[in-house]
Amino acid sequence: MDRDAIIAASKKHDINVGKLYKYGTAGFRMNADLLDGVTFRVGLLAALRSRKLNGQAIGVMITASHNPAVDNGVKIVDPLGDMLEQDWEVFATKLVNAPTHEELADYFFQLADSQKIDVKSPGKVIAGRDTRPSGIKLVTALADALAATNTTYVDYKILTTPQLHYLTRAVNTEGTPKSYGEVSEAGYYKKLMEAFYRALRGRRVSGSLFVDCANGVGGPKLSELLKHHDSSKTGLQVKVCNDDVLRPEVLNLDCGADFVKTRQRAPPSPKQSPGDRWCSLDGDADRLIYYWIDPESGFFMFDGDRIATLAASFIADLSRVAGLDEQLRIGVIQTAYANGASTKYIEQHLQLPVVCTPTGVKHLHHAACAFDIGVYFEANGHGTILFSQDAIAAFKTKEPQSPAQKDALDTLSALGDLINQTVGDAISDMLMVEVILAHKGWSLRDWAMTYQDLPNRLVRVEVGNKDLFQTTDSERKLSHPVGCQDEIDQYVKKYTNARSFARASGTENACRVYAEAATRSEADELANKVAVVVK
Ligand code: NG1
Ligand code: ZN
Repeated sequence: MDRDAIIAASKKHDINVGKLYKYGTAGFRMNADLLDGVTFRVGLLAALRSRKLNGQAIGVMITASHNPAVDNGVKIVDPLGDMLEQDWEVFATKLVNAPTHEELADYFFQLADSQKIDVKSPGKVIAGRDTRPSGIKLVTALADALAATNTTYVDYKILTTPQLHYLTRAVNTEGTPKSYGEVSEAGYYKKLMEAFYRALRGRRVSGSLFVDCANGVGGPKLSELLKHHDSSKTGLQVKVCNDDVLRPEVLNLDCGADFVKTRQRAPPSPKQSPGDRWCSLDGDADRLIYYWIDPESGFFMFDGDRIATLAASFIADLSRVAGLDEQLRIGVIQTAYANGASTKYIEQHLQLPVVCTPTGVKHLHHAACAFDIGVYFEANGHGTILFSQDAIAAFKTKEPQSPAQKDALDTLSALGDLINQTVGDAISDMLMVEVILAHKGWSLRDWAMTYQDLPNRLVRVEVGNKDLFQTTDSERKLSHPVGCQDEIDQYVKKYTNARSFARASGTENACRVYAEAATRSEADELANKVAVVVK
């Protein structure tokens, strides 16, 4: 690798000196105008990361998910499709903040040295981007970094985030016993559809499913998936809505999973008829929220907690029928934002262990790996279910003792292929929900009746310096500023079934306050009081 080539290429992709960039839960994410140099530098890091891992392919995804259209972001995917290792987040931050092109090159080679990376060895990077027009320019910055470092590069162009994770894992396992699937977008669709048919095992999905695609990449990709779907085999009729990707300004505008979850209402358009089954994806199709208009009581939302409880109850039942409940440990991973009623339902009704981790799917993913079957979802609808190698082997090798056992084992095995094992995937999760409802013979009303959410309120509070707010106990308590938590506790005590916590956002310059209590007015009141404490 040539230092001068790196410097020359870097000069075409300046960063804004003076701004502090940080690799956070969503990689680097901000106004797209600030990202050209950042993306170039992320390319340099990916080039090193690939060589550190013996030339395995590293993924780079360019997306700002549910953020407004003017934003963009860039994040790195490790070879098996998981998020970038934490130590390397620190390296990414350091590399991106190098003040000059020369210092950038210096740090690049220092990092290679300290990590014992042979810069002459081959490296490979694959990339994808969502539908934001700014992504085209950012991909050029990435390509320049990979050319300057002699790194093999494949641009898969427009993809959902989970598709890029799929491809990264597929390319690194190709031709091995752990092969994750064909290394192509079509391979992803074929794998999902084949697993969907297998998981249904002849059962039929009832009625139409309306999918709000947030006017993002999920729209065209879902339409692509449907070309591989034979609805006469499954009964599923998908109606793709809000799939306008030609007008960038409508991306995530008054639609999508984030809109539905935070506003607790359906998108204003298109109009929903009472009784229809709806779901919304976010701008890069890794979050999923279901909802319907109950003909009697109106809008009802099935968020990540509901999807997790549905999946956990189904998988626990199957594993009991399959005779694997003694052998396989099933657990559910949540964050502090999970509704208390869902946690109670999992622990007391489903009798499954719950683990709480800090916000950010990398924490949930990590905790899920400790179980044979780890179900993890953030309340916002981002999540998946991880199956251990032992679990997958058990589904395939256990001799069924009855037709019911065979049905359960085959269904579990199909779910292992249907559910994205790398990251939360709205399209895959959606097919999973449809399979479960078909197996259980449930309507949305049945699903809604499993437990009743505690009324809750999430408030965003502008603070002078969010870094003063430090947490412990998986973000459920504030350790700093000293005394703050005592004040919060005093308020919480005054309400029934109440819980409240405050933490600094990892993605915005603000604090978030969450409160839940027995009634709507109590939850609102508590949230407002705690907001005053942190202000
Ligand atoms: P922050 O800004 O740290 O609260 C938000 C979401 C997370 C996660 C990240 C990454 C809430 C309360 N927080 O994090 O769940 O998805 O963004 O996108 O929804
Ligand atoms: Zn997303």
